[in-house]
Amino acid sequence: MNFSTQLLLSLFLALPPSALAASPSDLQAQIGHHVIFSYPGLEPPAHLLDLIKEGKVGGIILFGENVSDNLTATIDNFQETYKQSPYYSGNPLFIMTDQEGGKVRRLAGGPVESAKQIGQAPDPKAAATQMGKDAASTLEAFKNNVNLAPVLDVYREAGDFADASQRSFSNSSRIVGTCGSAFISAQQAAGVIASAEHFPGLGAAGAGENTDLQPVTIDLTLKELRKVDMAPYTQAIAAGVDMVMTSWAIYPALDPTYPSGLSKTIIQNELRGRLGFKGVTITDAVEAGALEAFGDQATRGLLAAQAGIDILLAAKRDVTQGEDIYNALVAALEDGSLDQDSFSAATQRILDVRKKLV
Ligand SMILES: *[C@@H]1O[C@H](CO)[C@@H](O)[C@H](O)[C@H]1NC(C)=O
Ligand SMILES: *[C@@H]1O[C@H](CO)[C@@H](O)[C@H](O)[C@H]1NC(C)=O
Ligand SMILES: CC(=O)N[C@H]1CO[C@H](CO)[C@@H](O)[C@@H]1O
Repeated sequence: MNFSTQLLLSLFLALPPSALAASPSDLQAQIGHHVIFSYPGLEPPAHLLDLIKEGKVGGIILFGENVSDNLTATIDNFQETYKQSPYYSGNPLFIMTDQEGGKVRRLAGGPVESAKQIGQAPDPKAAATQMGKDAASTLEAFKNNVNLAPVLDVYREAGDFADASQRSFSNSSRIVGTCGSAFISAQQAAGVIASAEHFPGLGAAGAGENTDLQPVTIDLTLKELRKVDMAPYTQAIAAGVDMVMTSWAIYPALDPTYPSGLSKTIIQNELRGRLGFKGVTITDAVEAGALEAFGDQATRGLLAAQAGIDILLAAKRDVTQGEDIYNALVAALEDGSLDQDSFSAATQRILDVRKKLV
């Protein structure tokens, strides 16, 4: 970074959000931070690298199909390419994956045990601390810097969606909170960002109720949602979790119309208002089947941003998806359908977390 870029950057970072909203080039600089892209197979498409160079990419989510011995070289290439962006922030792109433990691991390495096994350990807190350290070592070895974990869903019955793949620590909210916060503290202390999921909770989703594939409604009372499903987030937030991922289920007690990640009530009133979360919010995969009724990829991304989500996860392994969402944000900021002040505040939250990365 040359001196004038550095000067502009420090001005940019020093300005209050309202001052950022005015100029179109400032907006251009912000928008890319809000979209996570994905790609098919081992070789990233040249077009993705072009978009990174143009500053339109906030990070990459990796899946099993992207992983080879060459992965760290590929990631180095992303980060080097990003340095050529006119909007380079001085910090690396987010490189994220699902390294939950047990069956849900995209990278070779720990945590070997599933969340369920950790929850059943003689000392669950100590086991979850080790789990967070193991996750951090694996992610660091592969140059990833965000883990889309831990899962804080509190399952109800054996075989429920979150229990079937042993992704839930426990059917006890207290144990989930203890394990989740220990995992977060250990992993983040080792320099890897954690993302607690799937707010406000998918634990009551029954066997096969998978939002990736279909709409899911969680018909619990507000009292139960708060007492059981959201309780672990109190501990996770106290532990300093940097990101929270929302679910795509509908919770009629909170919002009869919109799934959590599109719901102002859930994001702004519950997560930010009642629970006091100040970090970064991120959607689950925007292409999820649960969102069939909410329009194309760009519309879904925009609805989430309008509801107050900071980062949109374009996980379809199709670069066009992320690009369409990016373009929808540009248009909505220009025509005023997305509030510039709120958007700038979201950008600042993202940059604050990015600053922790080296
Ligand atoms: C490894 O990744 C680098 C950077 O993306 C790329 O240039 C190279 O072609 C890749 N090599 C193989 C064997 O895939
Ligand atoms: C959790 O499951 C165990 C074993 O099936 C059962 O004994 C316990 O009552 C359940 N706890 C809750 C909070 O449902
Ligand atoms: C494990 C895995 O999904 N491997 C895939 C990696 O990407 C190549 C190229 O698209 C596929 O052929 C492999 O099946």
